[in-house]
Amino acid sequence: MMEYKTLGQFIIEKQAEFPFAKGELSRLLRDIGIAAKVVNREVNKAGLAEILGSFGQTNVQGEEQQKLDVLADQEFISALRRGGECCYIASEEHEEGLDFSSSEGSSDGKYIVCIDPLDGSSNIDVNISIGTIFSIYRRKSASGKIMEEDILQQGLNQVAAGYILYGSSTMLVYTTGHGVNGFTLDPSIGEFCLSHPAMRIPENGNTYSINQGNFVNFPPAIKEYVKLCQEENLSYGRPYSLRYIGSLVADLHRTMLKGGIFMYPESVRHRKGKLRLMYECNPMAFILEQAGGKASTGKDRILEIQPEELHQRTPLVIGSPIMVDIVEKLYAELA
Ligand code: AHM
Ligand code: MG
Repeated sequence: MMEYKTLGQFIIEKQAEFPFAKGELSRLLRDIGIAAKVVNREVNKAGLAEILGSFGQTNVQGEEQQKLDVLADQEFISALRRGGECCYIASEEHEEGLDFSSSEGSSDGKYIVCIDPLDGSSNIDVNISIGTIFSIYRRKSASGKIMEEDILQQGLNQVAAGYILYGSSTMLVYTTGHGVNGFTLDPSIGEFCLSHPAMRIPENGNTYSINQGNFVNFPPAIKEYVKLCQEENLSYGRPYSLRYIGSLVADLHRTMLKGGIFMYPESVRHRKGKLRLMYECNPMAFILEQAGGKASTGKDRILEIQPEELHQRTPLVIGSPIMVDIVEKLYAELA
């Protein structure tokens, strides 16, 4: 008989390795895992929206249909709120963060969660993979009202980060800074089961991933690198393959498993890049680094950026370390 290790069992096992910890982070991760299953159920039903009643209309049960990204946002927020371990949630869906800290501060949670509840949501209607990305920090101040420095922390301070990929199967991948582990949802038992222990990204790869339609607007270093990827050099396995889904979680999951590089650089259209530091780049940088990869703006390490605002954007060059090093070298020479 097949031996399963569920996400819940794995979290408890890891918790036992820290006898003095109180289990709050473990509970927070468990809450995210539960919300992920609910969102997964709704994502799987997305194609039925037409049959059950289109968005904004009333379905057969008399309930109003909601857009999936709104629903995912509500689901994660209510699971985190119920769990009581977090004092602040910053969601890509909300202009302002949700502050649950109280001035008395006695029973406040200690954690701050940044979440992109449903990333790549333009892919929902065309049945292409989408994802959830989360990032967890410990508040710096001991108690009381949350302060700006509790929220705007460098990515280096993350205590955990992860993503859920709603793909051909649904996976939850996370790190607490001790390597990266991946769990696949087994729909027959409704549990995430450990399927990818101790994930490592290959040092080098032969795939590049970028929205090449923006080529004319790319900075010189990225133009050069893209040309290099396309150049024939059989001893280096070039030309490389281009793979671009347009869903960050799916593009980076592939990159981590197979090796390669993903880039969303600054451009004339997106002067600071498109992707968000707190919801997308920091958590993905933490995960990829924990798997042996690198994450950079082209010039600086993503995890060392001091955030100035919640919804800040940054260029992102991430993936196999040998490939990221080459892009950084081109930036140093050309940009
Ligand atoms: P979103 O947060 O509005 O969903 O946008 C983020 C997505 C990422 O998943 C993906 O990497 C990127 O946007 C794709 O952008 P583009 O369509 O410009 O290539
Ligand atoms: Mg997003």
